[in-house]
Amino acid sequence: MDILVTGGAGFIGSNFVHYLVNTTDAHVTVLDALTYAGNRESLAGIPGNRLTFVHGTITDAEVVNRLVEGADAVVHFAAESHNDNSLANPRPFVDTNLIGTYTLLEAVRRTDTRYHHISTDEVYGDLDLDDPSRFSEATPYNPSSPYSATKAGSDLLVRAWIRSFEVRGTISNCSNNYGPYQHIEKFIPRQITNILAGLRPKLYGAGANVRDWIHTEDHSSAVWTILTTGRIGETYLIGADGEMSNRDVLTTILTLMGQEPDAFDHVTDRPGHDLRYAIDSTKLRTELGWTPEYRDFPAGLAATIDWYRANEVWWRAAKAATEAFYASRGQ
Ligand code: NAD
Ligand code: TDX
Repeated sequence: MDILVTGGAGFIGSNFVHYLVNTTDAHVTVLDALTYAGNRESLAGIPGNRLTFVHGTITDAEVVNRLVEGADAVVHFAAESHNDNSLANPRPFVDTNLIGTYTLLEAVRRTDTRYHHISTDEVYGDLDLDDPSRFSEATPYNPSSPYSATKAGSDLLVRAWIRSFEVRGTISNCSNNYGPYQHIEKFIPRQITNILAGLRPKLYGAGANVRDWIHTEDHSSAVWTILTTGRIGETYLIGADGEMSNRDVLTTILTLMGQEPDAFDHVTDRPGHDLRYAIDSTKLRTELGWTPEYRDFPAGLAATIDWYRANEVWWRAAKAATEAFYASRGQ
């Protein structure tokens, strides 16, 4: 089986490629534009007979058509993925998340190739902090940011191509991932690498916002389960019951790293900041029998901290530019 993975040099995509190489016989072709978020080193160590790396963009129909023709299945991770960047400059989000997805859909339509679309719980908007409900497959779309709006648009393109053109597609919407190879612009690795670099962690606003954390390895196993056993045309929500406030995540990191739990700065809040995300993954668990393996969040965080400590060479070069961007926004 040859699987085309878009965005395979990014955080979740590279973890998925390692998962495929470690747990299946599949050959993987990665198509990645190596934007600021892509890192070829995230795929280091994978044997050459298991991986073909192609440097290119998903908006290039010629390269997309050629690679899709040679693939048995496509798993589409490539995206502009950071909310704060989408507030500063939305254009690349429209190009990659909408035009890129359209380009892939036209290719899998023409070749009748199995397609799995990676998306986010952010397409559903947010929940109030005191609302006990969680997102399900039936929750209406209500995105808040340019990032989540373009992800919502790409999901709707997939639904239309499934219904109108009988594309053999599935969609998954996952909650916040953590683990190795995550770009240091994101909340957890930013705080870990701030502490390692002697900088104070930065919490947006009061830090009461809640995210639903899942280890990226559990995201990979869920995607593989859907790709191999999911029902065509269906959407599955992926989550591991990992709700926690940003403030509690940060104080856990500080404690695990031997710092005082209040050794951080409150900074300017994100405009339009979603309050709470929470996933009900009953459908995936009951229909397809998937369960998460990483149930101890502090233990998963401790392992993630160890990874950033041991892999400074992977992240160090990006630190100054990342912090300069945030400083320009008062964050
Ligand atoms: P990331 O930013 O770490 O990686 C994105 C990758 O896509 C990079 O390697 C980048 O070079 C590549 N890319 C960007 N534009 C491209 C283009 N035009 N052509 C080819 N490659 C391109 O993102 P991530 O956090 O790994 O997210 C991966 C996917 O998972 C995205 O679709 C995102 O919406 C989704 N998702 C992420 C999370 C999360 O917590 N990070 C949660 C749910 C869903
Ligand atoms: O320095 C920070 N301080 C802070 O308090 C940063 C970078 C973030 N935050 C807050 C904002 C969010 O409430 O932490 C929370 C998590 O922030 P991000 O890591 O930027 O993630 P989020 O905006 O929740 O989106 C993530 O999950 C859903 C991914 O980046 C998306 O790609 C995914 O779709």
